[in-house]
Amino acid sequence: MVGTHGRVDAEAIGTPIGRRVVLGMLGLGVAGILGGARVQDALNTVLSPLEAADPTGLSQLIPAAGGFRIYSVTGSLPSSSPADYRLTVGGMVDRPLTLTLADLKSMAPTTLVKDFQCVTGWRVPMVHWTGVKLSTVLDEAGVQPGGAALRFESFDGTYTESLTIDQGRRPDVLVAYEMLGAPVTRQHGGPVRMYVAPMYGYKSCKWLSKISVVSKVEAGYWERFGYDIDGWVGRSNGRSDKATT
Ligand SMILES: Nc1nc2c(c(=O)[nH]1)N[C@H]1C(S)=C(S)[C@@H](COP(=O)(O)O)O[C@H]1N2
Ligand SMILES: [Mo]
Repeated sequence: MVGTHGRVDAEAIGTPIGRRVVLGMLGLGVAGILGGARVQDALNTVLSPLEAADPTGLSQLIPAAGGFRIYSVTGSLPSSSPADYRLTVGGMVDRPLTLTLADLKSMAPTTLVKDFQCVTGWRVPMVHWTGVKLSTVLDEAGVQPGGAALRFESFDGTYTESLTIDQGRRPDVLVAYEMLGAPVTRQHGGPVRMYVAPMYGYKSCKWLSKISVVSKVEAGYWERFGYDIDGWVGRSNGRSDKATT
């Protein structure tokens, strides 16, 4: 565990308070996983201009394969074993669901090979993803009239995301249990995460625990800091306020 204190966010980094938050996180948590000798390196990494332009996570503090960076706004990596994992589907549905990982795997699988693009600029080309189409899960639950949007929750206790129902029914939106040809790792949001292929990475909620059908879109975690709710790659610069940072 990195620790449960502190949070790295766009508002905090680059301000004196933000640096204190980051320093606090390093002192209390990252020192624990990296060991003292590397704390200064981690510190330099966090306070570099590159890091300031990439505020959404734990970049380079946790090693990641294949060009990915590991992001967690809580500063920790929550854990759920495959056996204990549950995905609940509720809100405006005819049949509320509690799905195990085995339940998800018993539903028709879809594999996509597509890029993963973070709004801060990094991109991993041609990633293999396997899971269940979100539309399949929605059909299983039965969306009630007036159910116009979706709210996603993470078992990190903090992160949320949103889509319209129409966006959520696209065939390239997956409830994913495999990534990079293997079960989704804890670092990448396993056992189950969202993969919203046409949108920036922040739309793909990691450590997925709950999907609710709701009447209208509610801004997700990063959207409350100014990122676009409709985060289409290439059609959005990611920032609804047109900030240049
Ligand atoms: N629960 C949760 N989901 C999240 C995030 C997060 O911090 N917490 N970060 C988002 C962002 S900004 C990106 S780019 C991707 C990063 O996925 P990765 O950590 O597997 O590289 O996860 C998205 N989903
Ligand atoms: Mo991101």
